[in-house]
Amino acid sequence: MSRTTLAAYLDANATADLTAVVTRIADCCAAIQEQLRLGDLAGVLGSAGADNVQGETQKKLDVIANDMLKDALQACPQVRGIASEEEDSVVAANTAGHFLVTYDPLDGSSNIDINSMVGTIFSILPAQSDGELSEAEFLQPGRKQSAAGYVLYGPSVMLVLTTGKGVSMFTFEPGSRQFLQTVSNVSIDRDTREFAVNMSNQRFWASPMQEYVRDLLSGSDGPRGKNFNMRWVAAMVAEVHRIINRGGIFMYPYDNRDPSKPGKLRLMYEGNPMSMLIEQAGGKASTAYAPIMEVTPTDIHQRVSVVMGSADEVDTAMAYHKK
Ligand code: AFP
Repeated sequence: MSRTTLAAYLDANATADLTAVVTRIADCCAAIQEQLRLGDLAGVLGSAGADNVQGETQKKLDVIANDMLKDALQACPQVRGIASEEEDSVVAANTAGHFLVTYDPLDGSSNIDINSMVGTIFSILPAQSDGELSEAEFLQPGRKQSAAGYVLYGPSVMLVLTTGKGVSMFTFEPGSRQFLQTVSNVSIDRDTREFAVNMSNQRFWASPMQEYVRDLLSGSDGPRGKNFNMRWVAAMVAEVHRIINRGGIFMYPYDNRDPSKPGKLRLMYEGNPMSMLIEQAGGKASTAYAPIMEVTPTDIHQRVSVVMGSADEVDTAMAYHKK
């Protein structure tokens, strides 16, 4: 059976400029997966001995993947600038480029050393000027994204992509080194019986979230009248991939440990790109109060509270917050 290549898909679903950027990212992720596959054989596991701007310990592979993407995108004429979870400030590329790219080079990096799932998440925004690059240019709400996606490094390597015309999945074929379309018109079930949240943070959540999760846990004995299953991979990219495939709700809610951080996840590297994918597949993505993609960022490293997945379940979670 002959499958649609990523190049053919982009030909039909993106401008030539956007195609060039997505292709550059996909090619770079194909190279990143080679480093991941080698693992300890390449001496790339373990800590890099430094913290990133968010105060988190960087893994060697965080640094390697970040540098690979940075080099690839800086060499791409269509890219004006980049912002990465692993960089303190925005990085200039080609002043005349039409796009800005934000990315999390290796989401779920605590999984690296246990040989579990990780991924690269990216968001592509329109450039705002052709003068000197500034951070302010990046501070656009997620609704402005031109494209978003992730590459999941799992048993197979998959690219999940939207250019605003639905969501498609591509599987990496190592022989040809190509991403081939394996699923088109992805659609998330509206309803679910599965949730993902780090329960160890429960005591720090706001009371509506406590109440919502308590009712999920009480299953058929509680007001929801049905039993729920729970999953936690500790990599948003893997949780979202599961939800895109079989429905569910993923939450990283606001917690009260540090009032300056409304949650753990980053709006521009995780929240917005995943929200675009989820909404394009018919799901919903909310802060628990409003769509994530309507938040106007004030800082490239801003955090956001996340409740996303099956539309009816996200609506239910939001209803607890409106009470
Ligand atoms: P990194 O981006 O630092 O690898 O962290 C991954 C992540 O932000 C997100 O992908 C997970 O949902 C979350 O952290 C898991 O964190 P905990 O299991 O520690 O709550």
